[in-house]
Amino acid sequence: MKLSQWWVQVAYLEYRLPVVVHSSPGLVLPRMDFRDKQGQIRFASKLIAGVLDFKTMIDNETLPVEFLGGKPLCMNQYYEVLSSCRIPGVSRDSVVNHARSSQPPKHITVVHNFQFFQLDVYHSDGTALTPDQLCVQLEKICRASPDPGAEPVGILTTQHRDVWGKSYLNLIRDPTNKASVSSIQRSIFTLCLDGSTSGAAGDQSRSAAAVQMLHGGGSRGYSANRWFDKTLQFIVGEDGTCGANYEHAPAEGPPIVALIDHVVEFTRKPETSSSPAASLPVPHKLPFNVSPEVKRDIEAAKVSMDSLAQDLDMRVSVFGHFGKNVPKSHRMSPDAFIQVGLQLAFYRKYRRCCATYESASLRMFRLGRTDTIRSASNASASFVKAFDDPSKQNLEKVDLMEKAVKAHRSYTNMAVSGQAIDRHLLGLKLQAAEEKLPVPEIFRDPAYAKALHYRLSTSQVPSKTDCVMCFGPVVTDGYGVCYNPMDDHINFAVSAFNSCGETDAGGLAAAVEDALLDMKVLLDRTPRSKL
Ligand code: COA
Ligand code: HC5
Repeated sequence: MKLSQWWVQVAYLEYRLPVVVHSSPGLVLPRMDFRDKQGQIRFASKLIAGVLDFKTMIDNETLPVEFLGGKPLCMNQYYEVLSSCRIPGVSRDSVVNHARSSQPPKHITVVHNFQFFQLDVYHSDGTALTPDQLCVQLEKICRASPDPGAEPVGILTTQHRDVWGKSYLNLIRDPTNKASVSSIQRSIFTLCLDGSTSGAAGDQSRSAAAVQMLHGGGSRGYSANRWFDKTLQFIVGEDGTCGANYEHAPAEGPPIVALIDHVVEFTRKPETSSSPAASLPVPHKLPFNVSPEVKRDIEAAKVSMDSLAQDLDMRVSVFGHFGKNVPKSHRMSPDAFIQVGLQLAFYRKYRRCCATYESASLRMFRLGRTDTIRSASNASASFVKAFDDPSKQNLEKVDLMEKAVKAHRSYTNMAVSGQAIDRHLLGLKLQAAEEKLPVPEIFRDPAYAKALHYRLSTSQVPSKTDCVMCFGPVVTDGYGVCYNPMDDHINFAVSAFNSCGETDAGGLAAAVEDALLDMKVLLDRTPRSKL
């Protein structure tokens, strides 16, 4: 088997914790300027049209090839994000992609008040519905589901995968349910129309929005207004909150973000002309027959989703003092500078370093996914230990900072060109298993387990739109840190679990801000010509 296939199996399809929080990332867009149902529907219509516009480029293969460090990147992931869905299994999941089938899907799924609808988004002549026409259709959907009366079957997708794998079989034993589920799985993407959430402001409102995108806020919130197996779900609230959640198995963040950047740009374009009214069929509501067993599974899913929601500690912070500009002006890689800042923040809080994961793209290789940049290095340890040491001179600290930043950038260069250690070791481990050899000693060494216990799990996901991406920690006593460095500010989302007494998302977010600021102050105070 190829490494990319192995990776998808091990990291996603055989990973059995709920996709919610543990695997599927959330993405928060800037708050839009509508505040009511009509505005929500108007915006959602444009959003659908924007996705269909991007889909044309995918279908026609006219997407411009992307580059990293002057090298072209594999574009395959773009073909995996639309018209695809994860299917739960009892011990392993799978992914279906209908985009390249002989009859590619022509509909999307809309969820409103926990009820699912099939909305055809193309006319019979193959042209896409216009925003005006989509608006009319979404109004019909909202009128057909005025209150949250139905059984919230969507909550089932938030379960532990083995549990959902079993209840899925239960659910689709009924042919009506099977047809409804199949419509969702085949659809191009899902649009979740949520109500309003709390009226908080600033970073607090961004943290609340991140929660809404990551897990929906629990069974009394919007967690059931989703189908978490769907690769791409857009979420639009009545109060202008807007974003997405995506199931990670088929693709990494960057293709999803490129699609979303395009959609945002599309929604900002002024509308040119109003389209002629066409008589359009009423969108089909997807019926579900809820047997006592399915009802029992829904109740169990509510309980486990609510405890997961309770456990997640999420803090969005916008670091406003500087962005990529400052490290660049000091001739340092911004990403490496931020990673060294994270190391400093963690060390200050815990007086120790920890195994740290940063995603590196392997898309320079065909079908490449990711490898691990190990941000904690000897160089970063020397720097963080020296930084608050009053016996050290500033010149020495700056020298150690430069070395740490360079070491990080150098490991990054190795990782993106296929020279890092983690996927290589994984390949060897799986190869040994495939050849039925005993587990090689290195993988049984406690140091190996320790090196894979990432108390810091991090990822840089840049975007054109000023948005915040987020994901959960990967270990019970760890942090998830996603950041989007813009030119003159940096968006961070830090997550942790409340059940761990030692972690605190707000505390780490504040420590990261302090660390970055202190590093800049040190650089400003220490003229580099003296080095
Ligand atoms: N002096 C001045 N400028 C520098 C510099 C230096 N020493 N080093 C880098 N820069 C500039 C770069 O030219 C670049 O310029 P741009 O803003 O004009 O593009 C910018 O700073 C950013 O570079 P850097 O911060 O070093 O990071 P990067 O863009 O190379 O990204 C990774 C590093 C690891 C994030 C990237 O290689 C990667 O793999 N990204 C994908 C991660 C991913 O897939 N995440 C999601 C997983 S689902
Ligand atoms: C919308 C942005 C999502 C970023 C998701 C991400 O970085 O996923 C990482 C994938 C990988 O293979 O490195 C995994 N991680 C969340 C655990 C860092």
